[in-house]
Amino acid sequence: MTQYAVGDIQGCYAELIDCLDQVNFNPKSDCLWVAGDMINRGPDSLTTLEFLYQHRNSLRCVLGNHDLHLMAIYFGHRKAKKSDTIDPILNHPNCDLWIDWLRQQPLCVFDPNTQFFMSHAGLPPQWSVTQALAYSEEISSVLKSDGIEKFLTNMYGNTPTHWKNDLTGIERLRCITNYLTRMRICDVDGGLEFDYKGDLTNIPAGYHAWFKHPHRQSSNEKIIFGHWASLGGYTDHHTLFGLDTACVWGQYLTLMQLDTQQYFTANAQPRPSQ
Ligand SMILES: [Mn+2]
Repeated sequence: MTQYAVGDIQGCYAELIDCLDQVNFNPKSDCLWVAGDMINRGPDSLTTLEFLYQHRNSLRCVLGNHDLHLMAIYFGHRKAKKSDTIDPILNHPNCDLWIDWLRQQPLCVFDPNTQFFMSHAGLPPQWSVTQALAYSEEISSVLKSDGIEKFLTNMYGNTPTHWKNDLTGIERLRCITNYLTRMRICDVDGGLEFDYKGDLTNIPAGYHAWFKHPHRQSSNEKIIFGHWASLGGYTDHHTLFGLDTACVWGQYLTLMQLDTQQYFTANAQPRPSQ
């Protein structure tokens, strides 16, 4: 079995197939880690989700903010934005099936064999892998339960910005979700800042990229993440694998082979609307 990881697909189906073809991906024997934001904004969200669902037994997925956004719209707690491209999913007869599957996906995973950790945004500087897995499990149990509706109604928002272990209720769930799906930069206390979307060179004073935080607990872990498109895959660290290379914004999709850490890329296909 060969294991691969892919960054934010966001409905870039042709580029996903291009990458998988380059490595002769075999769903019967290989495994694909998917770093979240599988759908939305890109041209083929429906085909992408159909494909991933069809190959679900060969995948290890985590949820990104766009995947949660799809769920919030499905359950009627959010209206689609103009730039969303998920209507074909919501209008499809299999939508219930796909949403049921997405509800089973965690916010982070850790594989003891390969020692890789993956979440959509990364690993918060003040958390160990063990903590992240436990907090992700809190979200998973809500997503699988009837409590999902209350969670999705209250999921949106930027507060609390700072993690505290004694947070409770929806504030705790929102904080965990924001750390694992929306984090880019943190202040010295590990607090989140949501406006900055630039690269590593222009981070505002007093903030650090989450993975360059001076007190990061997880400095020895191998971490796969997406979400931060403007990094262009550059983390300046040999155990950090930022796989969002902005395919949906016209750059390219990145697939990494886990054992060799070799990268395979597929340039974004030209789109008539752009
Ligand atoms: Mn994202």
